[in-house]
Amino acid sequence: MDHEKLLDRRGFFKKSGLLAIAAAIGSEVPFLKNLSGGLIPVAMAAPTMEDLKIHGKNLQLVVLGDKPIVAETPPHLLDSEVTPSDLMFIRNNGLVPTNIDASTWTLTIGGDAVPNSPARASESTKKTVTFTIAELKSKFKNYTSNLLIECGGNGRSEFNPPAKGNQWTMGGVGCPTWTGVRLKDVLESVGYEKDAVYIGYYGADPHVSGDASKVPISRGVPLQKALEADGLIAWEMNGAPLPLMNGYPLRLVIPGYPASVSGKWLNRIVVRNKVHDGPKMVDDYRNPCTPVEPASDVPGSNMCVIEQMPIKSLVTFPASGAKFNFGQKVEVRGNAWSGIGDVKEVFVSIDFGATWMKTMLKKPKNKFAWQRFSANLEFPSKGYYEVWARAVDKKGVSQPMVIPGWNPKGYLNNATHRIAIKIV
Ligand SMILES: Nc1nc2c(c(=O)[nH]1)N[C@H]1C(S)=C(S)[C@@H](COP(=O)(O)O)O[C@H]1N2
Ligand SMILES: [Mo]
Repeated sequence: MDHEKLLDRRGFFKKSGLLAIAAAIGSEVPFLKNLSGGLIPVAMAAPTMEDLKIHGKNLQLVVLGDKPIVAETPPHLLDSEVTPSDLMFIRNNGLVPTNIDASTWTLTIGGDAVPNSPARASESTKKTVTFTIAELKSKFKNYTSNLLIECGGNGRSEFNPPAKGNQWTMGGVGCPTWTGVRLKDVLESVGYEKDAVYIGYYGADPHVSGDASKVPISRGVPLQKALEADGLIAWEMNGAPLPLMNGYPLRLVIPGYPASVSGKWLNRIVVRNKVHDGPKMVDDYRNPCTPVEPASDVPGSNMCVIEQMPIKSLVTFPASGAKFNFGQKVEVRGNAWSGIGDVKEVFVSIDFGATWMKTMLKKPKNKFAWQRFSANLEFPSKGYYEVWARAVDKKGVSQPMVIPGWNPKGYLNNATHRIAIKIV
């Protein structure tokens, strides 16, 4: 660790105080005052591959950041209709909460229990209602569905000039099965005022600074979106309790929008009479309202909240770099999805986009699940080929073959996925 960082952490240690550190760790640290010389509790240090192991995650996930932990799934491991839990990507903005007791966990709708919440001043629920997970399970109809979530920054690494942030390649996306109750049913049972226009979530993950008064992320969606039938308050992934890294014991799953609206470790939902303004609503997950020149400095007034995610696809077989014998037919497979909920057609090309072949496209298991596509490819000679995939939605909107509109934070890159193969 270099000297400057050491000083930084010492500074943090002095400023934030014992209580904040205890809050970040999730328990009291009896000998904390003896810890000096720039040391910080190991529990607050950067998580590593070791954490993936501890949390039952597949060690082939690629760690993009370790404080907080961010890991993506290589495309060839997403070669199934239902994403296995150990392969579901991880995007944390804060620390992973500790000492969770699912039996006493509560979800509060409305109310002002969150310290320093900007939501306190203008909430729009009729009342404050608190549910345990057992109450959610018994009071509302339970649903199980396959819902895809994709980080808004997925594909960021390809933007030029580069955008700061996690350098996602293609793997900030997954489509497991979720079980929970409809967000809509819960909101409607609690009731909201006529001026309600937005919801926001809060989760239990502490801020990386250890400052207990700060929240790492609190985003939301327009009330209209929250009242659609698809969004869930979920406690299960693939028939088992949520993995801790993916929000155990309770999270939102709101498909079609950037995954950042699907709040993990969910303990509170606020109904707002204005656009929710929690952390990462105002400065992040916004794109230029009108297209801008690459590298331009876009004023905040021309940055709009990202809502619907674009149409996209991923080649999941073969893995990029695979070799096949000349004369052998190659079955290419993949997944396609869109923020409007379905995909009409997927095409593949082996000649750098000169000609396209229509693939077999399966129907989605349910709205907002990704759809499997496949095609049998024959290659005219030995050599280097690329397989490109391009999905089209029912309105005729296609994935672009080049990187779409440059934007300062590198969101929504839905360019065609390209894999390299050799015919030998
Ligand atoms: N409480 C909380 N919810 C959160 C986040 C977070 O850091 N804290 N990250 C968000 C972001 S940016 C994404 S992309 C998704 C990632 O979900 P996953 O880690 O389960 O894949 O969770 C969202 N919900
Ligand atoms: Mo994200």
